[in-house]
Amino acid sequence: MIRGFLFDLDGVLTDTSEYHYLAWKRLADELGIPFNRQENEALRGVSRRESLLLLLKGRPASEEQMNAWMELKNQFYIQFIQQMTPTSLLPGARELLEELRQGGYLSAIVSSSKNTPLVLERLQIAPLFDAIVDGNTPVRSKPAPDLFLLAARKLSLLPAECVVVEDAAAGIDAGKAAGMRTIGLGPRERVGHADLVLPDLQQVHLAEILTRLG
Ligand code: B16
Ligand code: MG
Repeated sequence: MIRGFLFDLDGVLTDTSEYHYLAWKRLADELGIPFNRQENEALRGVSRRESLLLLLKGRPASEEQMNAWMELKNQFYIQFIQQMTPTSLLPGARELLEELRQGGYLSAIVSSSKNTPLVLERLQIAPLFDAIVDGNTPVRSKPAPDLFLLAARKLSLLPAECVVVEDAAAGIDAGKAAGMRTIGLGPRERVGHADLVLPDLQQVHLAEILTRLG
């Protein structure tokens, strides 16, 4: 029986995935590394360090350089998220979260981002969640199942009672590895391996999710 929903943050509840892209693109331009939107798809849901390694495409870099570049990318990213307001919540998100709460379902944020507290503060949605697990947690990041398993434990739910809502291939992989059902938001080329694929959260209602997940 489904009792809880574990929501990814960037790309699911808000469009910060675009800001991550723009910040990485700016770093890549400064380093003279070609980088485009298509390549950025592989960085979705992936930790900051793994993202940098993908962007560098095998170029050698010292630990010191890597840390400086990650810090620079994060400064670019924070400039973008400081412009966010509660209206930056994606269409349908608040409606679904409220419907879940009214229906007695638990919900959590499960994000790879160390900036989760700042983004939640900008969106002012933290009170809508029963648990928050983010990239500041010292466990393996997505596609490992750790963050989702920790969220389930915080909600006192079994993995089989949880549904993961994700926009990233790595996030769907993590949800499946955790033994949870998965909803993928976005194109099939990215999240086609989810149990249910939807374009976004607009007009998405609990009854339809429960029916379609069986
Ligand atoms: P940060 P999610 C992920 O968040 C993003 O999708 C990914 O692009 C980013 O690299 C990662 O967080 C780490 O973010 O640099 O802010 O710690 O999709 O899991 O909510
Ligand atoms: Mg995401």
